[in-house]
Amino acid sequence: MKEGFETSSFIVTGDPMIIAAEVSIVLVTLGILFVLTYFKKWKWLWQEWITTVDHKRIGIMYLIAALLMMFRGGVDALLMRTQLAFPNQDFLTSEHYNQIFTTHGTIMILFMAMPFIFALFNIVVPLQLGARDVAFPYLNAVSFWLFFFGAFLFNLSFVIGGSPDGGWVSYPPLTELNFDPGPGENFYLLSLQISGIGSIATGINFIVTILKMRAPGMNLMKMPLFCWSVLSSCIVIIFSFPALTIALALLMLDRIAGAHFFTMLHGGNPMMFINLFWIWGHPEVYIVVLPAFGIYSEIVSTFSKKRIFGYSSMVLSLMLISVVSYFVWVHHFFTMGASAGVNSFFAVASMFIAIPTGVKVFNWLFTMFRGRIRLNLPMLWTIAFVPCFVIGGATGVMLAVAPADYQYHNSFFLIAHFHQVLIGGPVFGLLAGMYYWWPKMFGFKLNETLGKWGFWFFNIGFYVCFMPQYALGFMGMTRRVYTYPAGTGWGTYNFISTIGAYLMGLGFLFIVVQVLYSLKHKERDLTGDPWDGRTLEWALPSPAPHYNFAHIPHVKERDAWWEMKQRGESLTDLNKKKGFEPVHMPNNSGMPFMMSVAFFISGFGFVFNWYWMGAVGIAGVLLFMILRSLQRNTDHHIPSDEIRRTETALGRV
Ligand code: HEM
Ligand SMILES: [Cu+2]
Repeated sequence: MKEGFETSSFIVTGDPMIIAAEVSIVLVTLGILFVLTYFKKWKWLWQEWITTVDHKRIGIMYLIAALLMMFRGGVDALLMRTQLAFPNQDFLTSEHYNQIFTTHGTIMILFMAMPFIFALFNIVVPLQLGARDVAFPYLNAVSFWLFFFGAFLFNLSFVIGGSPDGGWVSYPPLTELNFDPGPGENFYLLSLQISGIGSIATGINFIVTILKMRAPGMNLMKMPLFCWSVLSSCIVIIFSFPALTIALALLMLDRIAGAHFFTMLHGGNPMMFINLFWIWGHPEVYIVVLPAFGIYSEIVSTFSKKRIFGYSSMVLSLMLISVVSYFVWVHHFFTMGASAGVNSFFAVASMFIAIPTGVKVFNWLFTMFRGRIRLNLPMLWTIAFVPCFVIGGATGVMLAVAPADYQYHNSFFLIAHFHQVLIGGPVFGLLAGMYYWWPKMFGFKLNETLGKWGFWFFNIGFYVCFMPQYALGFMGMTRRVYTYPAGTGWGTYNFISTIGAYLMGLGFLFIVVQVLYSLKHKERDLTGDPWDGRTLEWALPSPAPHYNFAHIPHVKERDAWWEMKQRGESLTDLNKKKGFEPVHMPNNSGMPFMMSVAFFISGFGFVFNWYWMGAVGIAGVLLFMILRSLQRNTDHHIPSDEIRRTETALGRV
């Protein structure tokens, strides 16, 4: 890379699979461009989506991106499992396998789980709070487009320049220039950096939204638990992401500017990176799991028709988990030679997290106890989460025993454990949340039968895939190996595991089919409250109008909408009683998109050490910042008769 890159490797070629993928990417892109042009949708796309600052639309864009990335990460997973199905396979080369576990891990955590939680933050939080938007709608759009172009840059490495292959943790010295030339690692560093800025901004945005934009009367202890979980997750974001930012920036300086922060020969220390990485990396798993806890809380109480058991202990445990998650990061390198005292401290801290988590699980079970339970899709995924997370938690406590970790470390036992908590927690939770809030987002319900097929394939596949891996761990199979010799006895377990992975893939396909089928045969939700919900978002029509609430309701108790329904009240009463007033809303803007394009250009330039291009990109970013700060008309009022017309059309007067 120092010598500049070679043109022959600019477009990745060679492997027939990659060429096929490239051809299909080009075809799909051309197809999309053709459809947009043929149906004259460019203007619509620009005005309604790309420039939008509406939290609901931004949420939907995050959701689409997350599902696409779940697909890509899933294909990566299936390729790896196919390679591991039999001993001595040569379906993938070692080099290709390294790239795939790197992109799989990075994409699943940063470009699937993160946008998925942000999707639900955006779609749900303002509605649950009784607000008209987030605190900083413009910044919200900036966050989305930074995430989008970060993910785009990362995925581009697949066809241009080459994918990163240093693992999703990207440890030096492996990822230093000497050992890892080529642009792959640069793609990793820059794309995470760009989307990371967006994540920090989202964290700030939602903390302020939750603290400042609640409807009158909704004090913190009356706030829905999902909002609490978002608050705790965002607090973790704003304290942990800066550590990642620093780690990535320093490694970048090592690579492109010849610095030696992490190169031991020149007085640097790779352990510095590893600490910084996990100071972010461990809390990161709580960033994605805490919102899932909030989702489960909402769903359990709605589908049991009871208020949540132990509300205050739920709040306390969320907050406790978010604080303690900072004091455990060293469990990721128990074997790297810290003293027994240090290891003991972090072992005990890691095990401690099981306590508040256990409290939550018992509260969910007590909420279900003697409830009138309905087994719709959101509730099914919630119930499936319980055993999955309990087993994952138990194996986590096993890993937290520092001396025992010398045995499990970097074995397939670990792979089984973290997939169990990451799939049982965030993935089940996000799917449950998607099903739960889908009617609110789009105004129609998803077909339950197809969804149940998806559910069963995914769940059964899950256990078939990951249970054998615990055994493989005990039998000595380590992670990140692309193949293994026959005679190890690992073949059978690996084969079973691969079958499980394919069953999960089928489950995902069912979900895709379910969405497509339901788009065609729309089961309209005309009530706005299809599940007999308890929180304010269900008081609105589905989908909610642009301004959400014509009148901001006064909240008197928890489960505000449920209590209103008990008293026979609705938002229509407010419309009747108060008439309509103009509503103050932010203007759409193309600048978040343009600015993120500039970030992308700069990132792409630095990936290839084209400093001129990096500089042009940064100049663009600054230019758009200045332009924005000079802008005066950033908001408008929706006139009262337009509100009246909209509310009338929705049958709310
Ligand atoms: C369909 C389900 C999935 C399957 C079959 C699967 C399979 C795999 C496999 C085979 C590996 C590589 C093991 C190795 O050789 O070391 C892996 C690694 C990994 N997976 Fe998954 N995975 C799935 C879902 C997920 C999800 C949902 C997440 C996160 C939210 C995730 C996060 C990771 C991470 C972080 C790694 C480590 C990558 C690294 O070693 O750098 N996976 N997965
Ligand atoms: Cu950890």
